Amino acid sequence: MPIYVTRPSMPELEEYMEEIRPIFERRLLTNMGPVYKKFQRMLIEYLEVPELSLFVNGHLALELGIQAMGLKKLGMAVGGGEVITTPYTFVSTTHAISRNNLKPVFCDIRLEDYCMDPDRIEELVTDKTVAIIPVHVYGNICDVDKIQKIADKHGLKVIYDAAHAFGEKYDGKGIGNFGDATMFSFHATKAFNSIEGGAMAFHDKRYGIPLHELKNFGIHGEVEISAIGGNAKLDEFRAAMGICNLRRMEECIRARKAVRKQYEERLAGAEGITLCPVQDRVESNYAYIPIYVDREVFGKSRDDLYAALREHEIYARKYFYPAVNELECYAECREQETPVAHDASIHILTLPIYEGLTTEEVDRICDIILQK
Ligand code: T4K
Repeated sequence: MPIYVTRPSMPELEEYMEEIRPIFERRLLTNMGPVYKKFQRMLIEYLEVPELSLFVNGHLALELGIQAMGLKKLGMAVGGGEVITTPYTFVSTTHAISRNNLKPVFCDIRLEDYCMDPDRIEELVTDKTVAIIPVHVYGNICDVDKIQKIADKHGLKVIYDAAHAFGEKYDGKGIGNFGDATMFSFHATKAFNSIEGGAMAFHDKRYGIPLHELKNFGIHGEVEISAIGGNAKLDEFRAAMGICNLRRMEECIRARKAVRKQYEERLAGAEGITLCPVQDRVESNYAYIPIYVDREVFGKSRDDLYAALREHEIYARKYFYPAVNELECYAECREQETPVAHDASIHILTLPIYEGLTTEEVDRICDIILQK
C-alpha cells in the first residue's frame, strides 16, 4: 500500500449522514445557510477568535481578505503597492497578493523555524509598502511581537497565512488573534479539513461586512452591489464535514503527536538529519514533519531520500521547492536574494504524518531513511 504525505481525517460515514440529513430536507444547499452558521459559531469558539468569516478555500479567504482590507485600492493609489512576504510558502500566499495587483517583496526566512526573519523586514519597507503577509509555515509561529512592532511603526496592515496552523496557540492565545487578520485553510491535506474550506479570523468588526460581501459577488442587498467581488462561499455539505471533523479534533491531534514522537525517537541519533523542533511557547497541531537533510554530514541528500522512499511507494514531498521567488512567474520580483529560503527549499523533505499512520509504517519510513 502506498503511503502519501498526508491523508485526510474523516468522521464515521453515519455521523456525516446525520449531519447532512437536514440539508436534504431543507434543500438550502449553499449561500450561508444554517449549517454554515453553526460551523462558523463552532469555529469562533474553538479558535478563540472574536470574528470569523468562512470561505470555500483558504486561498480565496486570503485573496478576498486582502481586497476587503482595502489594500488593493491603497496599492493603486500609490501607483502599485508592495507587500512584504515570505518566499518559503505554498504559491497560494504569493498568488493572493499578485492577483490583487500588489507586488510581493520577498523577505528571507530564518533557519530555526523557516518563518520570515523579523530582523530583515524593516530594510524592505518603502513608501509603497501597504502590508506584511507572513506565513506560520509548517505550523511554526512567526515572531508576532516583532512583526507587530514594525507594522505599527510604519502604519502597515498584517495578515497572517495560518494555513498550517489551525487550532494552534501561542502563549496560550489562539493563533488567529494576531495582526489584523489570519487566514486558515481547511483543505483535505490539512490538520483539520472541511474537504475544501477556509476562513479569515479578525477582530475589527468593520472588516466583517466587506469580507462577507466580497465572497458573494459584492452583493449588499437584492439590488445593490457594493464592490467587485467573487464567489467563494462555503456550501452546507462542506460545513457539515467541518462540524464532524471539529468534534474529533483533540483525537486527531493526539494521534499526530504520537506519530511525531515516534519520528523524533527514531531519527534522534541520525547525524545530518534535523527535525525542526516544536517551538517553546506554541501548542502545536503537528501538521507537518519537515526534516532538514545535510548531505555533507548524513551522506545522502534530500533528493536521494525522496527517491529512495518513492521506490517503496512512500510519497514524501519537497514542500516548498522551489522557493516562490525562484519560480518563472515571479521572475520580475526577484530583486533581493533570499539565501536561507533557497537553502531550506533544497534541503527539506516533509515526511508522511496523519491520523491513522501506523507505528509499523513510521518504522518502515525511518528504516529506509536510516539505511546507509
Ligand atoms: N497558504 C499555504 C501556506 C498553504 O500551504 C496553502 C495550501 C494555502 C495557503 C491555500 O489553502 P487552500 O486554498 O488549499 O485551502 C496541497 C494542497 O492542495 C494545498 O491545500 C496545500 N496548501 C499544499 C501545501 O498542499 P498538493 O498539490 O501538494 O496536493 P496533493 O493533491 O498532491 O496532495 C498531497 C497528498 O495528500 C496526496 O499525495 C495524497 C493526499 N491526499 C490529497 C487529497 C487532496 C489525500 O489522501 N486525499 C485528498 O483528498 O497541494
